[in-house]
Order: sequence, then structure tokens, then C-alpha cells
Amino acid sequence: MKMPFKAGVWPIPKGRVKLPEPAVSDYIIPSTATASSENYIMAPDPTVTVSGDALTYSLDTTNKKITVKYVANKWSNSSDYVAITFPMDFTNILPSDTLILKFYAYNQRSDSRTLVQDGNGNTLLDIHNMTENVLKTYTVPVGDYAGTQTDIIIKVWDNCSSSSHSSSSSYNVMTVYYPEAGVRALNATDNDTSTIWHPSTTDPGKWIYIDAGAPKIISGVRIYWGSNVPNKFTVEVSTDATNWTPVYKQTIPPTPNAWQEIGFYATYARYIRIYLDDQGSDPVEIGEIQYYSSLVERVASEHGHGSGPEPWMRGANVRLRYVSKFANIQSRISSLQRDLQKSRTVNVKHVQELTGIVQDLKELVKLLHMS
Ligand SMILES: [Ca+2]
Repeated sequence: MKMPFKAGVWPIPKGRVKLPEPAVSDYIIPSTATASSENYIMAPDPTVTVSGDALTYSLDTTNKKITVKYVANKWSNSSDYVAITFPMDFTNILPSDTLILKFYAYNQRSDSRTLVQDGNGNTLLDIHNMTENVLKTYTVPVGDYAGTQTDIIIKVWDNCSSSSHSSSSSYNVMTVYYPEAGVRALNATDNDTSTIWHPSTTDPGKWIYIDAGAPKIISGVRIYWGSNVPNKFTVEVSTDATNWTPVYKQTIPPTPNAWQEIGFYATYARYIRIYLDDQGSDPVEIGEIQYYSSLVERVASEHGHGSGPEPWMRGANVRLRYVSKFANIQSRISSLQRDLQKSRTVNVKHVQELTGIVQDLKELVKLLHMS
């Protein structure tokens, strides 16, 4: 049984670097994730109805979006809105699944409102004054609807009652994208432990990987497991998302609904994959994946590489370049010895060189014993 990494326990094999145990704040949330399957469902085409005459819409079934617009020189009141009804089929979703809603507000009025309801009139989201000119994504738990069908209704309003709208013929109010329900890999990198990625089946060999954005020296990963945890899993790293090297294996189930921190020898990688060797009886649930790199880079930087880490590659193992800074110590000592034998006197240059060698040796010893 392989136990999780504990700082100070592992010896340091030649050419490998052990780094200080990270604090929670040292972990980095990756911006993207990719998985072996993303079993989500896209909403079918909606029916759209207009209440009042201050708003109109265009339905784009190819790009899966609806654009709601103001009508020139009209103003609305509370009964003027566009209602977009998506007949959602949640038959195959799991209790942990979510509904993902996306909106883009263009020239949005400050008194606007967007309401999301289920088929029974229960409110799922009620957004006022949505941020303009930014794609906004909202995630709503829909586990209560698992195994059922229900409408998801999105109502776009303008509550303006006293002033006229733009004098241009019309301008965009709001683009509403078709909702998606189920699980996406990005659920594992949204900084919310309650939104979860899980594989579509319990077959062995399902996986999810995160992207650190660029190759970095990485020495740890932090996983938030949901209710269903694997019997066996492997953490792997890669620089190209094609060739994977295992850095950690576990053959006992981790604790459900909890973070697990896993440390490994510093390695040069961009992608970190959680490979599920044995899921057990239910699809494994992963709430978040974060990686540990910043302190590694800081250590490298503190040892003469201010521009960032520059690793030597030896397979998946890493030899930091700052080790090479000390590689010529032996030849410097030999050179100093030869010089001293030749001159038979000790001058300031000799003392300076000797001091420099001792300084570098001290630094090297400190680095190798770091824990
Ligand atoms: Ca999440």
C-alpha cells in the first residue's frame, strides 16, 4: 500500500528534488479541464413567446441561441417580457448534475431582469442588472429533477417604465444560450466543490486531466472527491496530453466528500491526469482538481533563476538547472589548489574564491536538505 506523500519522510533520490509541503493557498486552480466523457445534454429548441410589444427576439437554432431585443422607442412595464421555454429531459442525469446557463448582455439597461424557472414556477435564478458585454455563466443544481422531464423557462425583461429606448431601429438586450445539463469537465475547475464531473459509466480507464496552461515544475495535486470514490486511481503527468507518466498510485479508496492532497517529486509537466483504474460500483465523482507549482518556481527563482524554472529533462524526472550552478565546484577547488601551489602565497583573490566556493557549498547543502 502506497501512502500519500508526507514532507520529510521520503529520501531524495539522485537528481530529484523534494519541495516544502504546500499550504492550501499555494494550490492553483487551472482554467481548463478535459475528460474521457462529458455526458451532458443540450437543451432542445425552445418555444418562445412575447408578452407586450416592447421586446422582440430572434431564434438561432444553428448556433443554439436566442437574441432578445428592444423595439425602438417603446418602453416596457412589468408585463412586457420574452419567455423562452426549453422542454428539458433529465431522465439520465445524476443527483450531482448541474444546469449550465450562459448569457451575454449587450448594452443592457440597468433595470433589466432575467428570471429562470422550472415548469412548476419555482425560481432557479433571478438576475438583475447583468454585467454588460461579458459572457456570464451560471451553474444551477438540478439533481432534484433526476429521472424526470420538466420545462426550464427563461424570461427576459426590461422593467423600464418612464423613459424611451434607443432611437436606433433596435439594439440587443440579451443573448440567451441553450442550457446544458449534466456534467462537463469544467465542473472540476470552477472553484466550487459542489459542482462535479463524473464519468458516463463505471468502466475502468476513464480519466480527467487539467491544463496548467504552460509547462511548469509541478510537485503536487489536490483533489476534492465527491460521494463516490475510486478503489484505485493513478495521477499522471504529461507535457503534450498524449504521453503520460504516472507519478502517484493509490490502491485504497480516498475519503469521500473531502480534499485529498497528493505530493510527488518535482516534475516538468503541463497536464495532470486523474486516471480511474477501478471506479467501484458507481461513477466516481470529482468536485475540483488543483495543482501545486508556485512554490516550486519560487525556490528555483531563489536559486539563481529569476526568469523562472529551467529544468533538465530526464524522462519525467527533473533536474533543475540551478544544480548546474554548483557543477563546477570541483574544478574551482582544483584550480584554486593549483594556483596556491604555484604562487606559494595567499592573496585577496584566493580568499575571495575560497569564500565563494564555501558559500556555494553551503547553499547546495541547504537546498538538498530542504524539507
Ligand atoms: Ca467543481
